[in-house]
Amino acid sequence: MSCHKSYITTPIYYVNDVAHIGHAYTTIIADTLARYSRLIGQETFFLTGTDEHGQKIEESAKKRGKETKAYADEISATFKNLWDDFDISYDKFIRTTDEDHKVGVQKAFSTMYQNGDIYKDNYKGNYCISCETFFPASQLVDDEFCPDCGKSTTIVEEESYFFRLSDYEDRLLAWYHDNPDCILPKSKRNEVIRFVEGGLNDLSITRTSFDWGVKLPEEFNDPKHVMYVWLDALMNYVTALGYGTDDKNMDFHPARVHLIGKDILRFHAIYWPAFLMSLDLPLPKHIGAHGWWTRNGEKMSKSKGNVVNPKEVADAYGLESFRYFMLREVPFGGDGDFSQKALIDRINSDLGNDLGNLLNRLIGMSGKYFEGRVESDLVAKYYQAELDEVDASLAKLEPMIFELQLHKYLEELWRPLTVANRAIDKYQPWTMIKEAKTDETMALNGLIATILAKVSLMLHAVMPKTTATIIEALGFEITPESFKRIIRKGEILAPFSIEKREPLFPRIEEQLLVEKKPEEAPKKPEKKKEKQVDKREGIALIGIDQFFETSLKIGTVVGAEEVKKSKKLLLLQVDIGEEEPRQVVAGIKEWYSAKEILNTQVCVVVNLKPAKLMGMKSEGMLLAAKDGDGLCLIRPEKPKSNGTSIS
Ligand code: ME8
Repeated sequence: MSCHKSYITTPIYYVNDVAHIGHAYTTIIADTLARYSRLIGQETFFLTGTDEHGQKIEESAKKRGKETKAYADEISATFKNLWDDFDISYDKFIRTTDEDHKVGVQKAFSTMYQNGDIYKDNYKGNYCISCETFFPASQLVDDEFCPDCGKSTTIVEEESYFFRLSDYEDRLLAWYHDNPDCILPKSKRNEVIRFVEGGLNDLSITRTSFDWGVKLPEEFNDPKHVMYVWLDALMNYVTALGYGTDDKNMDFHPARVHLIGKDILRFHAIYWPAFLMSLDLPLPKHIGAHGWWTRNGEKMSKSKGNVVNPKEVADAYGLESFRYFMLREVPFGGDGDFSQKALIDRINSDLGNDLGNLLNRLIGMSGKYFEGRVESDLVAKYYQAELDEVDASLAKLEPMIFELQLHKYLEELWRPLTVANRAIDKYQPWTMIKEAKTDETMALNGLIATILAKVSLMLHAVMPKTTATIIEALGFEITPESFKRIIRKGEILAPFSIEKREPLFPRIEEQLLVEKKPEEAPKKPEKKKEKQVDKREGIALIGIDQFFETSLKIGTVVGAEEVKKSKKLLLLQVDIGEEEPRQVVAGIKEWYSAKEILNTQVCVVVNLKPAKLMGMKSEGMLLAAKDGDGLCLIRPEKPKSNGTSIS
């Protein structure tokens, strides 16, 4: 690894609500990277914190009848407490209400101004308070609603300072071009490039309509302005290192990786590097945008009552199993659906059977045949082929971790465990010992111990306590030094004695958390629903609000293939204006070929619960009409932008 300093960050979380599983996910990935960096001997700085300014927070506090700062203190503490409970190894927890942060943001504002990147003008536009973002009219849904969160926007007209973002288009494009790994996963980089190529507007970076924010530096003598919350927030990545105050840790800049969710990629991949360029500071090595956690295919929200509380899950199933599950279950960048069943399967199978049981087998065999002694000096003599296979897997791991391929990392890391379990079945120590092959049997135990040691060292960043327990049982400790000896230099384990212990992952037979049934979830006050029937047609009549419960959108088919074993199904990717195309499995193969539907527009029901058809996830349904002559798709008469609502 080329760099010796490793700076890893999470987003700073808004204090308008308490943490849920999505926040825990980002933080746990970042914690894993930080722990790994430390283990391989890099000087590491891991930053997390809370984002406390802006209209959204001000309004949240007001709604609860609280003074804004007191409210921010309260929620910020819930995040910090959760991370402490979760043993998150952050080096600093920043709050944007910290004095030194505010000084740093002001310094940045002055510097950008001196560098000619800030000017004052008037601004009129549609502002989404929830996303703290202006949207051009062309991006609004139905001329009013936010394209990101769907909430109503308000027209804001005010004097504002602007950042010359448009000047940075070429430099940004050159950066994406010259650094293919700057945005991970790489597919996300292409999205950003397309967005920037579409043209950038200058960015309004101050507000006068509210007060809860960092004031402009005194020399501007313009007290009615506060900084735009995203300028304030993004700067945390350098103010936390002392930018604008003591510069104490600025040698950690730039970040090795800024971990974020895909919802805030634009801010990190466009605004942040442009701000850094304006400040003449180096740009981050990676921006890693992960996917979305959903619950039964739906976005989590309080009103639906489907929010997964990470603390409850960790308390019920064990923090480390939860960490392993989140990292193993979904490819980085993809979306994941949380279910207790999937978590239990991972615990029982990967952790219980493959890892925990291997330690038990070692304890059992060495106890029975050697009074607990394990010696590894003859491993290479008898089991070189197995050692080679293990080392080949381990050699693939390190690049994966900083490419954020954590699920692959864990998948590959499980191969040595398979090698170990297979070796026991193949060489049958119970037979060898009867045949007086004492050396071979001892060496087999040594092989198992060696594999457990190597896997535990490489797994340490994901499951710190479990692996410390295993390594302790193997007679040493996890330190950068032991990592170097066993992993880098391939030294053999010193002889040790192992004692009986409780299984690491007792089997879980049933769900440990009671699920809220949908009907128990808080509901909006029910309107009386009496079915009216239209006398003429015998059709049940519905109110307009019932109609609008179905969300219909225009989309373009950007991928189409035939499902081989099916007469009816086509597998489609439909762009409905979201970050990624939706996968739709449609029963239209008898009437449309994949080729002819590709690049055509369709009408999609977008809020159906995801379904599985022949094992493939389907996240929408196409509108079609079928009569005796066959089926035809319903399409817009003229091309319409993807994502346009149908009403
Ligand atoms: O955006 N699945 O803060 P925020 C996965 N303050 N991750 C999720 C998630 C979900 N369902 N929900 C949230 C902000 N996240 C700004 C950031 S940074 C300079 C300022 C995670 O509290 C994910 O990391 O809304 C996402 O990016 C972050 O929480 C948003 O947190």
